[in-house]
Amino acid sequence: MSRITPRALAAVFAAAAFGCLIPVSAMHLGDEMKWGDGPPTLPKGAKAAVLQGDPGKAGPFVMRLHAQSGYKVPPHMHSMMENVTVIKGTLMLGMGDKLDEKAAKAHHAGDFVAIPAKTNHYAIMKGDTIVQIHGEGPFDITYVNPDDDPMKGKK
Ligand SMILES: [Cu+2]
Repeated sequence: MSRITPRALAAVFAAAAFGCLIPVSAMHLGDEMKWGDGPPTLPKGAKAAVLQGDPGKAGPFVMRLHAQSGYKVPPHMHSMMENVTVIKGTLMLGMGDKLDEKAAKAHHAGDFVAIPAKTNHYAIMKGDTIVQIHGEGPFDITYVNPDDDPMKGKK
């Protein structure tokens, strides 16, 4: 009779957990991601793809933002934590209520940063950059300077 080793058991449980966490129907790989214009709450020029959930609704969401070198998001905050993983390029991220490129810290592909709720920050892309943002919706954005808000006068 063959013995079931603890290691084999662990592998079975790991496979089961993986299988239930990532249903095949929810997978988005590379070219299958649907990219569209970025949300109207962000400065023009970014493309966005939603991988999971809906950032505009309650619940967890995962989205990606793709922009070219020089794309900036002026100082702003969110009422929830913003979790950012850099997929490609460089994200210059600064904390505070004034955009200061020299004070911004470079985050490269593979880096992760969590920005606490209600904390002013700003971002500048260097090179062709893709970032993945995940958090709990509804994801909002409040600009420090109302004139920076692309939705100004449209609300
Ligand atoms: Cu932000």
